[in-house]
Amino acid sequence: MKEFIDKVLEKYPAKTFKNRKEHIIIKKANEVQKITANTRTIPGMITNRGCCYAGCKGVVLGPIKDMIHIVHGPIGCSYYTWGARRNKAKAEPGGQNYIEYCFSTDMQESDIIFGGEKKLRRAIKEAVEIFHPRAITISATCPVGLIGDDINAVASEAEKLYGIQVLAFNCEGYKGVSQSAGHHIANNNLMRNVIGTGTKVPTEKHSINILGEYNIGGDGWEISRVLKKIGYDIVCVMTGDGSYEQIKNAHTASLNIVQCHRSINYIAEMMEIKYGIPWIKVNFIGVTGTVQTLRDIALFFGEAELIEKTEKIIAEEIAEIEGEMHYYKSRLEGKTAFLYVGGSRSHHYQSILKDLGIETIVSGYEFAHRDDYEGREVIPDIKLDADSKNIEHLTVEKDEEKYRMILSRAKYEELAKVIPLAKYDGLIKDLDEDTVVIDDYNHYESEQLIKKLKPDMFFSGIKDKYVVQKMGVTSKQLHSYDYSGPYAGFRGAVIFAREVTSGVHTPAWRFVTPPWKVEPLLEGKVVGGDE
Ligand code: CFM
Ligand code: HCA
Repeated sequence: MKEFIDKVLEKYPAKTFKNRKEHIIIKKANEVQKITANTRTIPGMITNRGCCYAGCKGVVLGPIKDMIHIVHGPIGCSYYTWGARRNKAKAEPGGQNYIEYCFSTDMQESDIIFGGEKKLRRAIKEAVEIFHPRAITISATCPVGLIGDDINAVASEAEKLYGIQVLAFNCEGYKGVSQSAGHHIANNNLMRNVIGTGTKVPTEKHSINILGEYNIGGDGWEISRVLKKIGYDIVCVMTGDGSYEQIKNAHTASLNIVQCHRSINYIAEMMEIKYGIPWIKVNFIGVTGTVQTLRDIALFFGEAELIEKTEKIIAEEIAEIEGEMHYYKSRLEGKTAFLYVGGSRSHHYQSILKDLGIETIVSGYEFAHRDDYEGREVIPDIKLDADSKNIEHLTVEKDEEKYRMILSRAKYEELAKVIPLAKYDGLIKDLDEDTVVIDDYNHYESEQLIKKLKPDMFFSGIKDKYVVQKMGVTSKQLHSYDYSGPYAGFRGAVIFAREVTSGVHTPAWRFVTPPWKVEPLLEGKVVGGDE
């Protein structure tokens, strides 16, 4: 495999070769392996990454249903973060839900030349007068930063004028390496100005925040269904089907569970320091993952009755899906997969694929950081990365008024031996020997690896799905779930298994000739890169 990867990379110009080599490793058991991650993509590469604005407005803010999210920028950027990510939300009783709307200043050439602040002020006024929201966000796209519109000044002026919170986000697309820079800008602002501002008093015993769960395809609803059935009180989901009111009261939960480590781990850490809320890493993708997660949560709270109830519900849920899962496994066992998603799903989905007897042979993230690959113990090594000069490193202190001692030190240490308290080991340690790991993968590398390894299925996003499908390999979008879902939890696992089975076994593949039957490997010249 190593020789083949070297040959693929040798096609690149020299500097690109050197760069890409550091982003690809082959898993070796019993070795501590390092990968280069979260560095800027070389211009000319057809990367699958999105921009900083996509991470801020599209990913973190977009799903918060009862705030109006105004995009200050051209309509294309606004449209891109509107329907595409499949944010799903239902209004709370008596609450507001703006999730179906796209609010944009629709910047034109003249605004770029003469400045767009006036237009932004008008947009806020219009939004307030028509919708009467409780809060507004303003997200900046690339031109706003380039021409220097002061969105922060406009936001504070609007706060005074309308008496509601108006938050400004300088998340211009070019601001960081990728979406993950945008997550950070959005989360820092929520941490500083929203979380902890609610007036709710912590009363519920088994109260949880679900962090890093964005309700794509209804995943958050399936996760909440199971947690509520066990008896947990869900204070806030950040940010899937999220609500401003709930985020304000997030400090009242007794446990933070972290699904997507990449987009939110630092918020979990800050909430622990500021409010005393411990956090654990969870995974609701796949039956094994969900069961493990439910057991970990029950152990955290520790009561015999809760542990017993958890087991009862696990048994009930499994009984409901067992027969179907067994059938799909019999159709999928022994198949191979490529798994390339943004910053956390490439790890979470390993678990469900394993449940179904599918082997992941190539796996990678678009933009995750080294800790998502190698585990949190490398965080001290990566404090200064390519994003550090653009993104504020927020430091928080204990909030003397709102801090609660949820676990004693001794109890914390005892529990840390059995559940992943503030712990995440990353993707690489979980992989089988010889799995190829690729960071910031591109179309050329994917294509070569598909021709060489001929996987049975390919999991990725819209940017490569159809290229791969035309190569004769069933290709599923793990970002949008091809407009299906949920895939999380027990009921979601069956939907996923059913769709993968029909994708792999559809007779349509008989009508396609895969390129490896007619084209030699590594043919042609690679264009782009540094030379
Ligand atoms: Fe986290 Fe996400 Fe992901 Fe992500 Fe994303 Fe997404 Fe994703 Mo698309 S927050 S890192 S920036 S799990 S939008 S819901 S599917 S790339 S793997
Ligand atoms: C984004 C959003 C995205 C894109 C999906 C894709 C999503 O990065 O801006 O490329 O298919 O999940 O909607 O990741």
